[in-house]
Amino acid sequence: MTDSTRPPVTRGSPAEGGSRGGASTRPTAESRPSDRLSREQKLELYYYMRLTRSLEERLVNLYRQTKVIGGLFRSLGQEADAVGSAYALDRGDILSPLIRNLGSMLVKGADPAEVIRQYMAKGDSPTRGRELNIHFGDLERGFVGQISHLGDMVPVMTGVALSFKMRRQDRVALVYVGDGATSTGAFHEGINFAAVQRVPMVVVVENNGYAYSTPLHKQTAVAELKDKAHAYGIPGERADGNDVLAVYDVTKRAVDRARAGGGVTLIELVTYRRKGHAEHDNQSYVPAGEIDRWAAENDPIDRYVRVLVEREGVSAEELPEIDQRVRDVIDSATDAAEASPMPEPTDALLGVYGDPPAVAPLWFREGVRSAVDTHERAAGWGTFDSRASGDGVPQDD
Ligand SMILES: Cc1ncc(C[n+]2csc(CCOP(=O)(O)OP(=O)(O)O)c2C)c(N)n1
Ligand SMILES: [Mg+2]
Repeated sequence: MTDSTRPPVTRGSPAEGGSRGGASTRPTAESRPSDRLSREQKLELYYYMRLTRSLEERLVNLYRQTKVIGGLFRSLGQEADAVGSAYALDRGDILSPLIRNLGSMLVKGADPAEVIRQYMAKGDSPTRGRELNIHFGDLERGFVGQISHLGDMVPVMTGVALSFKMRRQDRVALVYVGDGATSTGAFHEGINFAAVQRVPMVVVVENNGYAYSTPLHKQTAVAELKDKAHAYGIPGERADGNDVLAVYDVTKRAVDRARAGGGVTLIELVTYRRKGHAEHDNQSYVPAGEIDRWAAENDPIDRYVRVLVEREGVSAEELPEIDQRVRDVIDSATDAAEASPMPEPTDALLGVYGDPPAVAPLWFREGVRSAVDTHERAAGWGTFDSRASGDGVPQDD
């Protein structure tokens, strides 16, 4: 992160002896984990929700200017569920986002400039134009690159959580799935195995009412998705996904349970997808008035502003100051991304071949060789030739 994108408050890390909820304070029977968030942390939740929304709005502008390559996926109306849940993790924990979890990635340290570069498929974007939108990961910062196939991240994150358990690491994995994904075989197999192994994992089901054009009642016969937990012998909880503090509370309890050896929790967050599946979807299948009703009565940012002003004594000037900081971050991120170069054709082979195929023309192989060298020297991995001979290659621990 650059200074301009640095969040307003330093987040606690296990190494610093802190979880963000102030775990050192023993909870009372009535208290909620969010009661132990500081005022600064509560403002930081606002910052991330506003950053998510404004960054997506900027991406819409870029999309309309045809500068975005591929589709654009919005999380309008779901910012509280992404931000509040990710905020309940410690720095060493790992989450796997889906297309509506830009907010979760920002909380975990994704930089708005890299997000815009990625959407524009720039040569210096995280995947150098080989993947789109928010399909990228960084294990150091704690987010795994997503697999599009619905439900597939559940078994993947079960493996991540199992590795934490086998290594006796004090870490938790959190996996996001949509309501539609709960109808897949991968979801079932992954969560079942995770439950049997009692791995330290939280499964967050974002019930936003639709899987593409399919409404929830045509997707599943259960009334509440949290009830699917019964089939796996794990706790299932349901919370208002548009109340960022309620999301934080339910996730923090599940994360604490996982960290304490209590295994997997399934959380259903009830929210609403106010935009289409992607920008190209005109939502013609949505009943008249439904979107406007959620916008007017249940916008997560509007609701949280009321909480901050009425309960937390936040003044009228403080929130516009944060909004201005968000605008500045997004403006400089946009300038940086616009100035970035497009990828070189040979970048397409990076990470695909250890050695470019002999059938490729010489100029192409040389291009790959030089691209690998530039990329891997920057990553401290030595040159193509030293890698091929095994020198300078980082070893697994
Ligand atoms: C196995 C599989 N089937 C179909 C798709 C195409 N697809 C991508 S997203 C999506 C809808 C997802 O709905 P949901 O799980 O509710 O998540 P949401 O988009 O609402 O966040 C579909 C059908 C896919 N990616 N994988
Ligand atoms: Mg859905």
